Order: sequence, then structure tokens, then C-alpha cells
Amino acid sequence: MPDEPRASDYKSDVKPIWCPGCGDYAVLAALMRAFAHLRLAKENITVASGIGCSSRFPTFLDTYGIHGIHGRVLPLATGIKLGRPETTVIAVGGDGDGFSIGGGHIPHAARRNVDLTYIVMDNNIYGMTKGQPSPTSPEGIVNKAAPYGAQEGPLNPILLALSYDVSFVARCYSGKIKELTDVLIEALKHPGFSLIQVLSPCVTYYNTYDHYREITQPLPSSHDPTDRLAAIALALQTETQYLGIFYRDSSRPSYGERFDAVRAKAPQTTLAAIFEGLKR
Ligand SMILES: Cc1ncc(C[n+]2csc(CCOP(=O)(O)OP(=O)(O)O)c2C)c(N)n1
Ligand code: SF4
Ligand SMILES: [Mg+2]
Repeated sequence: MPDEPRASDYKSDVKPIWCPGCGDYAVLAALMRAFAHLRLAKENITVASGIGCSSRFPTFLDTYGIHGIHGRVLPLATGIKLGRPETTVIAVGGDGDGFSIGGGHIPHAARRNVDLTYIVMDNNIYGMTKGQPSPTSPEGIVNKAAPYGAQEGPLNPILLALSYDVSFVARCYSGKIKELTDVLIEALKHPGFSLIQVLSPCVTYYNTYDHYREITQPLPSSHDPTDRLAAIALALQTETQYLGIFYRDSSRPSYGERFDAVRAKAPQTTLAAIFEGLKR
């Protein structure tokens, strides 16, 4: 790696096949800029994903990567981090992957405080499977899969993450790439589980660029990100979608640190000895 890496150094030879204008391009560019800013060595980065348009992400990076199965990116990323603690692990995926089929994994990643960065590209739709309503689609959204309008209300990912006590919670917008890069840098530095909801419009099935331009604004400058209750109050204000770091607690030990402490205390028992004991 050069001493002063450029964002493009992290790009693979595979050209993204996202639709022109898809918000995910900006997320990819911002993450590569964050890697360069932090001078991360490519061989020490692993990007894991689930399934969806957004989950194609690892292919476009010249780092280690794994395109997993639908909804299982967090267990996959947790295993990678525990197996290779020196690696910077990033989990990526969509709102369907993360909040629908994979939603049950978020509380466990949160309570373990696994040291990984989870980027959810939230386009409020299932892009890859041609535009069915997702868990963050607005109630009443009409499309081919919901001709009479979706009958479920949307969940609130920031509120969900704050109530599970995720130790770093942020919302960004793909249309604000500088701010997105700055938040990703902070998330990558955070020594625990970080969840970043990136509003990342799907131009083909649900174009929300104008909507998000209107309703997003930075978190109030007076907001103290160590104040979880204040963060919850801001997350409840859904008519304005605040952008920035809602909450951050860097004081908790990560899952890996707790494992190291257990390893230091536990007797040096080999697997063979354990199996021998089971046979008796
Ligand atoms: C177990 C399983 N169920 C369903 C699917 C079909 N499927 C593929 S991607 C997807 C949803 C993708 O939506 P999202 O995660 O929001 O990603 P996007 O394409 O919007 O980026 C679904 C339901 C699958 N691949 N595997
Ligand atoms: S279908 Fe939507 S989410 Fe998928 S690549 Fe195209 S714009 Fe992006
Ligand atoms: Mg989606």
C-alpha cells in the first residue's frame, strides 16, 4: 500500500452494475475515501454482505470480501472478526436484508458489541427483486407487489438501534457524500458495533431523492451524542430525518476484548481433551 493511499486504490476491476443514479455508488465512494483517510491496508479489510442490489458491494472493492446469504451478514461478519481480530470488518446490505429477514440479528450484535461497522443502504424498497415493499417503506406505498397499497407501517431503524443499545448509531444520506465519509471514518474508528443507516435512493423502483433533499437536515449542533435519551427523542421526529451521529458510547468493551479476557483465565484445554472427556 502506498503511504498516502487514494480512494481509487481500493477499487476492484469489476465495474458496478447498479442502475445509473443508484444511491449505492455514493456509499461505495465514501467508504473508499474513509479507507484512504484512515490509511487502512487492503489486506486488513474484509467487507461482508447479504443479498440484494446493495449487497453486491464487496465485489467492487479490492479488499477481502464475501457475498453471503440473505439476512445473515451480521453472524458472518461476527465470525470473521472473532477469527481474525486484526481485520477491520464492515458488514453491508439493504433494508430488506437487515431489517426484515436479518432483523433478529441486530440485538445480538448490539449486546455483544462486536467491533464491526454495519452499513445499511436503506432505499425503502426491495430493489433486487423488483420493488416490493420493505420494512422501511411508507404505509400505503403502491407498486406491483402492493397494488392496493402496503398495509404495514414502516419501522424506525434509528429508534430500533437505540433501543437495542447499539454503541454507535448514525444516519446519513447518499446525496451528502462528504458528511457520509466523515461519519464512516468515525464509525470505522469506533471500538464496538456501529450501525449506520444510509438513505440511499433506488432510482428505478422508488426514487426518493427529492423527498430526502426536503426532509433531511443535520442533527442540531447542541446534540450531545453521549445522551441516549436525547438521541431517542430526535429519532422519534420522523417528519425531519436528522443526519449525523445520534449516539456513541466508546467506553464499553467489545466482544473480542471480553473473549481475550476469558482466554487468559480459562485453562489451556485442547479440543482433543474436551472430546476425550465427552466420551467418558
Ligand atoms: C432466503 C431468501 N429469501 C428471499 C430472497 C429473495 N431476495 C433477494 S434480495 C431480496 C431483498 C433485497 O432488498 P434489500 O435488502 O432492501 O436490498 P436492495 O436490493 O434494495 O439493495 C430478497 C427478498 C433470497 N435471495 N433469499
Ligand atoms: S434497482 Fe434500485 S437499488 Fe437496485 S441498482 Fe437499480 S437503483 Fe439501485
Ligand atoms: Mg432495499
